[in-house]
Amino acid sequence: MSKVALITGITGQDGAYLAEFLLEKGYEVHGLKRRASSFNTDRIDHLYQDPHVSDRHFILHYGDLTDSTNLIRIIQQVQPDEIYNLAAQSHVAVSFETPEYTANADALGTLRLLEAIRILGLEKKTKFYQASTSELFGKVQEIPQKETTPFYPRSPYAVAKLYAYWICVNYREAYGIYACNGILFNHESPIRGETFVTRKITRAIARIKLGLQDKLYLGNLDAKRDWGHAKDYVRMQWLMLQQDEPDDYCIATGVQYSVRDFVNAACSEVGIQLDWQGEGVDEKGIDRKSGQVLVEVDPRYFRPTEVETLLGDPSKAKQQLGWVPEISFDEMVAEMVREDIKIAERDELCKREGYKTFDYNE
Ligand code: NDP
Ligand code: GDR
Repeated sequence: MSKVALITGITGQDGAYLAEFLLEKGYEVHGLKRRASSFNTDRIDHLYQDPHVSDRHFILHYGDLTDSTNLIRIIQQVQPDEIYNLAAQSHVAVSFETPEYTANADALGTLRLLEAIRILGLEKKTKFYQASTSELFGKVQEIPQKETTPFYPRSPYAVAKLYAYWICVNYREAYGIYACNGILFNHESPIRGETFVTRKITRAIARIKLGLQDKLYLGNLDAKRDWGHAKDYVRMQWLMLQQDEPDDYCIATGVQYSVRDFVNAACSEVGIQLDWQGEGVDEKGIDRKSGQVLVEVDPRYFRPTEVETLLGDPSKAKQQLGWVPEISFDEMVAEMVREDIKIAERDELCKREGYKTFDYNE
């Protein structure tokens, strides 16, 4: 009998990689997808199985973390061995614009799932993974950050995730549910959302290289992050649910780069070298060959409260779970740029043939 997993947030970056990973392991994978006015399944279309075929291993259900009725019904129907709660309004800057919705989906959504497990009497059957985050450390109290570092969230997103973290710990202690928090530091990939800084950079650099865009506007160039590859990190999510006892783990590479470093790395992939001039909002990244300004600071991307620096200590995960990240920072940046070049080449071809292409620049 194959194990049954339910993934919330299956249409997102991690959901897509995790679904692929679990299918390869022989799982029957169920996913929660939101109803949208157009198709929102790009990242998982290659896994799609026609609903009219029998013996399917990949099944999607309409649902939303803000609606307990559908969560209870789906969990009752699916009877999952493992739930991976990856769904969230996951953009930190957007959480300042939609704080109440973010709290509803990210904080209460987690509670709704845990309550569904309890209401359905699945405490001993269903293991629960919660997508916790390094944003919990926020205004950091210790460098590097590990499982025992105090939290100091700095955005409505991080505060909502703080509730989710603790409700997960509480339901583990109160009701004996096998529930784990993966405190994951930033992880990226070619299918990362286009408005997170890494993908925004690789997409823009590819488009600049092909003459589809003139400039890249960014916010805080000095922010530092510990960036890993999403593929490595979903393996970890699964490993956490395969232990004898549930626990919480920090997942990180232990290496830190600034946003400016990331821009330099992406540029060097396409043979561009930038000279940086000016300071603060006047800082510019200038192409050494042409003298053109390719990168400018736009204060609209500054956040009301910023997380300046994050660096993780993944020792516990390495020792207890034998986890080591396999994809390096340079390999990840190269892969992201390579894939964005392919997309830009398609756009460039369309443009040349007179078709309008999507020019979103957020
Ligand atoms: P994405 O933003 O790529 O994906 C988020 C997913 O959640 C999407 O499938 C989205 O659906 C879904 N979703 C959003 N709101 C709801 C809702 N109300 N009900 C149901 N589904 C919803 O995030 P990632 O894949 O990057 O991250 C996965 C999880 O891990 C998130 O919880 C994130 O906060 C957390 N995290 C991410 C890190 C990272 O660096 N990537 C680091 C640490 C934690 P739709 O496609 O329809 O928008
Ligand atoms: P983050 O990721 O907030 O760490 O949250 P993001 O890529 O959005 O920002 C990283 C850092 O880059 C700075 N920055 C910019 N960010 C964006 N998005 N756009 C810009 O133009 C820009 N310029 C500079 C930001 O200020 C920030 O300091 C991600 C999400 O995946 C969360 O869901 C997850 O919990 C954390 O990572 C760990």
